[in-house]
Amino acid sequence: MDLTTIKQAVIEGDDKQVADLARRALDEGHSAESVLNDALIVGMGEVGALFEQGEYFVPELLLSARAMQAAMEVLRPLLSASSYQPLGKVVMGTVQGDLHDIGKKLVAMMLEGSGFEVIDLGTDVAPARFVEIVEESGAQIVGLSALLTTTLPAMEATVSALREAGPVRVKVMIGGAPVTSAYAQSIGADGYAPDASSAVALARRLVGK
Ligand code: B1M
Repeated sequence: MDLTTIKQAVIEGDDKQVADLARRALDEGHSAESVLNDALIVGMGEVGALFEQGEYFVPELLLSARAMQAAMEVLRPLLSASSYQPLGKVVMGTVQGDLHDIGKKLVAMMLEGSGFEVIDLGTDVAPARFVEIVEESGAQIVGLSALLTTTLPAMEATVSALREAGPVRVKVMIGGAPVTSAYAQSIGADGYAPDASSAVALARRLVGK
């Protein structure tokens, strides 16, 4: 099977077809790494570019991210059994007091689709929990999401808690509707991304890839 078929199905956001094609590709002898790198990640890259060009909007991103997730379910057992090296480990969560998770999930899926290992802590995550999981997992990046102006202080408190915990200085990226680049700077975060595809580019920069 030509792997561009899978890439195209990711771009079209057809989750059932992407999962079926991934299974077929594995049956035909393609490796899980090759399906991930040469079909899924390339497809998500094109989806990100279409979003940046204004041709795709959030609903299309969500469909493609879901398709990518469906294929990841097929590949995950094989990838974890092999020596596949992720680009880096990211601990993600929506900050304390905030229950919005659609955008955060989208960012998490896009990061995973781009080759990062993502530990998604969900919503309403306390600063101490981020610190605990970062220390436990050895993640290089923490991704914080906030959708409410009232939960921005929890974002700042999380960055402070991570900085105080040291000793390894984990990179912190932040995003969400009320967040700006100036705000990121003001609280000592390492970067801000306005949307899921720029979050991938930022995460790659933060790990030097
Ligand atoms: Co709420 N809500 N909500 N809500 N809600 C907003 C955010 C609001 C703007 C609506 C409004 O009033 N116009 C407003 C916030 C106002 C403000 O603070 N300035 C608001 C409010 C007030 C509330 C409640 C307080 C309402 C109430 O109860 N009185 C309440 C708070 C609950 C709580 O969190 N404690 C509440 C509740 C809810 C629901 C539970 C009903 C539901 C959330 C369901 C869920 O997430 N599972 C909900 C929803 C759906 C929304 C809106 C309509 C949509 C949010 C969304 O999912 N957008 C929202 C209005 C709006 O945005 N139009 C609203 C789509 C998503 C793909 O975009 O999340 O922005 P977004 O994510 C983007 C970027 O921001 C970025 O990338 C994503 C993809 O491009 N991004 C990151 C996000 N995180 C990132 C992290 C990164 C990088 C980029 O790096 C780590």
